[in-house]
Amino acid sequence: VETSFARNSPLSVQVEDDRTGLSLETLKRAFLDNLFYVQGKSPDIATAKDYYMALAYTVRDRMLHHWLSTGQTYRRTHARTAVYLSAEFLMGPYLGNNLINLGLYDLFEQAMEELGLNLKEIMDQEQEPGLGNGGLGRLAACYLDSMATLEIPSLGYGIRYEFGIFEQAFHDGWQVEKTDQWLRWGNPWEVRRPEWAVHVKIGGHTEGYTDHQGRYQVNWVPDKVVRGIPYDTPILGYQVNTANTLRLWRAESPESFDFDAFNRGDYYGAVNSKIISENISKVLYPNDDKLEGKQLRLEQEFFFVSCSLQDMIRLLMSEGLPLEQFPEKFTVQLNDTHPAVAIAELMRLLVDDHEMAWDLAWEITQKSFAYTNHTLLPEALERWPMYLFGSLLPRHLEIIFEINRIFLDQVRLKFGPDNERIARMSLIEETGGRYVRMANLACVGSHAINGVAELHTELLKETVLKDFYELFPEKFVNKTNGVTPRRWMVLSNPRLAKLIDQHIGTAWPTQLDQLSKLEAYVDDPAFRNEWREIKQANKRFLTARIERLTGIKVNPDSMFDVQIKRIHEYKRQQLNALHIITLYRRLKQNPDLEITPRTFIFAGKAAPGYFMAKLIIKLITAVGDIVNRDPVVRDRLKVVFIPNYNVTNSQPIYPASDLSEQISTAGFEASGTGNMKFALNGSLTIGTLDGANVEIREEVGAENFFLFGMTADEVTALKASGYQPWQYYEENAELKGVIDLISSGFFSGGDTETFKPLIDNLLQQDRFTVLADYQSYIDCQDHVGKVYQQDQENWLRMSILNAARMGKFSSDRAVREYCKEIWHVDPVSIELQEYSKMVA
Ligand code: CGF
Repeated sequence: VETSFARNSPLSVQVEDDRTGLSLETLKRAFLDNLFYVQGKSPDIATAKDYYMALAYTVRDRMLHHWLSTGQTYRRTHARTAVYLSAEFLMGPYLGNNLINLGLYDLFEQAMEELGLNLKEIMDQEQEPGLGNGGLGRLAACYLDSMATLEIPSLGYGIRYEFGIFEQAFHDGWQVEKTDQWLRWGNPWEVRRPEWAVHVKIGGHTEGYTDHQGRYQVNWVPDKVVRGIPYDTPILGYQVNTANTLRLWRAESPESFDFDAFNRGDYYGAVNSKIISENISKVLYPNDDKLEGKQLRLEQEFFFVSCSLQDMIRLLMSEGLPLEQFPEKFTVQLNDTHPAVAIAELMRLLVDDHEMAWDLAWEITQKSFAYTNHTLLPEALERWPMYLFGSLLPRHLEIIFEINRIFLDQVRLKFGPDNERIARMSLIEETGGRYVRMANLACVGSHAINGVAELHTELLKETVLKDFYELFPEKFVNKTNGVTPRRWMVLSNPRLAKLIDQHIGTAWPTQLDQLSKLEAYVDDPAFRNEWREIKQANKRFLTARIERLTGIKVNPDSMFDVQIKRIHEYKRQQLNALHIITLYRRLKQNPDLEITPRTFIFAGKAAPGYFMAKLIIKLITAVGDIVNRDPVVRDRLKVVFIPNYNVTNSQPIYPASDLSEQISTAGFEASGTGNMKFALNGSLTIGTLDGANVEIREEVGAENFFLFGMTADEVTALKASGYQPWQYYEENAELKGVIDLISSGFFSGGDTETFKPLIDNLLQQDRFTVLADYQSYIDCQDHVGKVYQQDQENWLRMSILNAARMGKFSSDRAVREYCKEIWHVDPVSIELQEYSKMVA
C-alpha cells in the first residue's frame, strides 16, 4: 500500500501489511519481524520472554487501527464519555484477552504452532499488571471490558504503580511478601504520552487577593509540584471495532535534575526531588476493605485525580467546547471514596484556575460525579486527619469547609436544629480529633450514589448512609456487580465455551441471558456427559498445576471445594478450616467412616499488616500439613493453598471447581464477584444470604444453592442481645473438640501459643459470628457431601442450571444499567478508518 504522512510530502513511505495483515503467512512474518526489529533477537538466541514480547507487539499492531479510529470518531462526534476514576485496575494478563476480543485466538495459535511454538506457553510468560487488591479493582477491569464491548465511549483513569500488589510466597506455612516486578521486562501494551503531561501542586499555603475586577480570589502557593505522565493502554471490545483507553498516571519530577542544588555542591539534593516525586506512584497500598491513613496514600489519591481532571479539561477544550459543557461531555464515576477528593479539585480548577462563579461550579460538579460505595465495614471508610489533609491540600480544605457550610444549612432547613444529625452528616468529624470524611464528601458532591448488590444498597440506606438517604432519597440506586463472560468463560474455560457454542450458538458472550437456552439440554444424556467430562478435564488440568505449584498430589475425582479470595476475618476462611478439622476428627474417631473425598483448595493474600488474616493462613497450611500426611485419612481429604493468588492464577481454578465457598458473615460482603465466576462455570455455591449471593440464589433457584447461616438481621439481633460465643463452644461437643484440638498445639508441633490469639478471639469476641454459624455450616456441608456422592446426576443437573441462569451477572448488564440510569451515555459505533487516510 502506498501512503504518505503528509500529502505530497517527501515522507511518502512504502507500508507493508505486516502490521495489519491477517493471513497466517503475514502473522508469522510479522512475529519474526518484531522479534528481530523490536527485541533485537534472532530465534537461535531468543528467550521465552522475547517470544512473548514479539507476539504482544504483533497483536498490539492489530489493535492500533481500532484504537486510533475510535479516538478519531470520539473527537469528531464530541462523544459523551463515561469516565471511571479508580485507584485500582486489576486488569489481568492482556495477551489472551486481546486475542479473544480480536477474534484471532485460533489463528495465532496456529501461526505459533507452525513456527514450532506454543501459544499457551508464550501466554504464560506475561507478568500481569497487579494494580489492584481484589474485587474493587477487578470490577473496574470488567467494566472497562464491557464498556468497550458495548461501544460506550469511556476512559479509565488510575495510577501506574511501579510495584503492584506484592507476590505471595510461603515460609514454614506463613505468608511472606515479595515485591511485584511487573515492569521488569517492559510493558508492550502501553504507550507513554509525555506530551500530555500535567503538573500537580502539593502542600504549601493559600493567599487571598483581589483581582482587577475587584473580586476576591485565592492563590494556592504549593511547596512542591510533581509531574504526571500518562501511559495509555488500549481496551478492546469483544468483536467490535471499539478500543477505548485506560490512562494511568506516573509521577515524575518536573526537573529530573536540580542544577541549582548540583552547583551548590549538594549532589544528593540534585536528585532528591526526583526521588521524592516518583514515590507517589511507586507502590500500591496492599489493603482491601481497610483504610491506610498514610500521607503518601492521600498524595496518590489527589495526584491521579488532579491529573485526570486536568486531562478532561484539556480534552474538552481541544474539542472547542466551553467549560460549562463539562457535565455534558463527561460523566465521572468515583470507584469508592479513593478518588472523592475530585469533588474539591474540580471546584478548585473551576473557581480558582478558571474564575468561574461558585454556584455554577458547584452545579457542574454535582452533575458530573456519581459515587459507588463498596463496603459497610467502618474500618474501610476513609477519613483523613484534618491537619494532614490541610497540610497537603490547604486550598481543598477551605473549599470543603465552604461546601460543608452551605450543605449543613440545607440539612438544618430540612431537619431543623438537630445537632446530632448535623454532627453525623458534617464533612468534618469533630468527635475525638478532627477528620475530613470522604464518604460524606462523595455523597454531597454526587448526583447518584450506589451500592453493589441489592442487600448492600438496602443496608447502606439503613445504616452507614442513612442520614444521606433521608436527605437525598432520589440519589440512591442499586447497581449489582457483574463479571465479563469473555475473560471468565471464553478465555478461561474454552472447553465449556465450545460446548455452549455448539448448542446455543455464539451470541451468549455478549448476551449472557441466552445461556438460559441451556436449560433445554439439562436432561439430555449426551450433553450432560460432555458437561461432566469437561469439568473432569478442567480438574485434571488444575491437578497438574497444583502439583507443579505446591508439590501436593490431589485426586481429580474428589470434590474440589474451593475458597479463593482475599483472606479476611469477615470472609471466614477460619470457618472453612473448622469444617476440615471436624471431618478430620470424625475420621480419626472412625477410620472406616464413609465420607465424600474432598480437596479443599484455598488461595488469597492477606494484607501484610493484618495479623489475624496471616494467622488464618498459617492455620490452613498447618492443618494441611497434618491432614495431607496422616495415613488414617487415606487421601480422602486434601488441603492445598495455592500461592500468589492473582488473575492469572485464578483463571484455571473457577472452571475446575465443584463447590464455591461464599461463607461471609451476612451483612459484611458488599457483593462479591468470585461468587458469580464460580456459578457461571458450573460450580455450586455453599453460602450465606450475603451480598450478591442473595441474588444468585434467586436466579438459580433455592433448590440449586446450598444455604446456611444467619441472615444479616439475625446477626444484628444476636449481637444486640449480647452474643456469647463461648456458650456455643460449651454447648457443642463437636465444635469444642475442634477448638480444643487447635488449642492443644496439635497443628503447631505441640506449641499452644501459635493459634492462641485466633482461638481467644473466637471464644471471646467473634465479631464475625463464626461459632454461631458453625453448626448450620457443618450440617449444610454434610448435605453437600451426600448430594455429591450419592446423587451425581442431580449434582450435574444443578451445575448446568447454575450456569444457565447466570445471565444477570454479566458486567454488560451492569454497565447498561449505569449507562441508562446514572451516566446517560449512548453507544457510538466505530468504523475502521483506512490507514492511508488516517495518516494522510
Ligand atoms: O468490592 C469490595 C472488595 N473487597 O474489593 N470492596 N471493597 N472495598 C467488596 O468487599 C466486595 O464485596 C465487592 O464485590 C467488591 C467490588 O464491588
